[in-house]
Amino acid sequence: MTRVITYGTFDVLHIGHLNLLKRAKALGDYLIVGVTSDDFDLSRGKINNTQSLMERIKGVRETGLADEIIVEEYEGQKIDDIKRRNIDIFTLGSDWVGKYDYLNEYCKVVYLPRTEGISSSQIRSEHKHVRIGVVGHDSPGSKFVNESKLVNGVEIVGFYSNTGIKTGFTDTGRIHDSSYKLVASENIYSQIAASNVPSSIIFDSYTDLLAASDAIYITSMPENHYQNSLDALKAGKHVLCESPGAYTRDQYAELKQIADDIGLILMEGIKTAYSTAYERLILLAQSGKIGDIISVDSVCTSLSGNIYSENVDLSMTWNSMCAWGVTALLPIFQLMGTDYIDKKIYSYFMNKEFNMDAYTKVDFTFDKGIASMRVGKGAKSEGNLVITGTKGYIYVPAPWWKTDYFEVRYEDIEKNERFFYQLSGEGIRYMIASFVKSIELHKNLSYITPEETAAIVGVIEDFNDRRDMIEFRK
Ligand code: C2G
Repeated sequence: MTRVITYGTFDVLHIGHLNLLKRAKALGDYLIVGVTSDDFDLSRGKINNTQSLMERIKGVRETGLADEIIVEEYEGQKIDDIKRRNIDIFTLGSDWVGKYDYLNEYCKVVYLPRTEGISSSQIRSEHKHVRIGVVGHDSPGSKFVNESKLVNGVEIVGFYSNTGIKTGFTDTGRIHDSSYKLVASENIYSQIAASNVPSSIIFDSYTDLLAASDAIYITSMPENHYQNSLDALKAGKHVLCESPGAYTRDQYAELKQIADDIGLILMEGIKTAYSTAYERLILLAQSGKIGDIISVDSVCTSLSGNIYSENVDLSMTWNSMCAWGVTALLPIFQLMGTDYIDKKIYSYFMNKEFNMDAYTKVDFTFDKGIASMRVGKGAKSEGNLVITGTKGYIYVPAPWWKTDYFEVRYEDIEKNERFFYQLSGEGIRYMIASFVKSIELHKNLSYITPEETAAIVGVIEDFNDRRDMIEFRK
């Protein structure tokens, strides 16, 4: 009896898959099909699967061609499967020619002709086509453009920057028009060139950009987020907005109400929430692995040299609380809940005119524990995250907000565990994929709940109003 094995994702099973499975079956008497797990696909950069593992397995089973279905979970499993399952022939489509020749050591390797003109990516793109307009001025916009190319069915239709600045060309790398209105940053232009997006898509008005888009990604200055989101929602467009999504609790509640009433997706853009290691460590902490969570301590700093310069225009520079506070608050609210009893904000301001804090610490008291965040653009510290529990703690080394690694540590160090997860695109591509899938399914699949967003916005509001705040000086 000739035993054959083949592997694949088999997302939205199509004629190409069917032909492949028929040809594979014809190579022998018994066909084993390895269907890739969602995690394995994530780790190899396949982020666009429409169907879950169970749905994909069902699709393969319904062909009636597989004698046995297994799940492929890790790199290198193929060797193990071939040896343990007494495989005579390993086969894949011709798009993989050469890639698996090393398996010849264990069995015969056959590459079967691929069916031309059909692919899962093509089917997914046909199903969904979301035109996204970008409002903003700085590099998050350009990272977004590059990452969006990896998400099926997304088209970036253009950019608009409505950020007027008081003095003109103080910030290098930015292009302003004659009235000193910021038109775009060179960064965006170079990224546009690199990504083959025609530069003609710099829109003159937000209304025009809205008219050309199904959804808007907002990465303008934080004080504009509310108005940009409001305009977009009122124009019937879905919104993905860099955090903080608004400056006050009331503003966010209004936006959320409008989005819910019209049936639009309103999502908070914090890329860290979408990085696999972060997502898994939160789930691990919630599962009781370190006992009851007593304390969460997060630190995010990045020195921004120019904020100390004399007479510098900081109107286009995010302060520490908006740039980092939103990320640092995320694990606190996700693990301790959003109903804190008390908080105290300690801020060291570099420039009050521009609301520019060099360093800010926020301490929280909850029913079940305490938490603390420290952020700074004008001071440098160790940017790690520590989640303290009654049985052990989770340690995420700096920079924790874009990590692929964390440790669970115990009193008995023999029991310590290390976890690694592939980090691709700092989480941005997964965030875009969630946004697009939310639009497609009419269901908010955000990794950040509205309560968490409201709590983050609330802290920013109190910071701006200097509520619960102690200012400290050098
Ligand atoms: N295929 C094909 N013709 C198409 C599309 C796909 O013959 N038009 C084949 C592929 O070559 C592969 C199988 O169908 O052998 C499954 O394709 P995918 O679902 O895209 O999975 P893939 O990423 O190719 O998985 O370990 C995973 C495997 O290495 C490959």
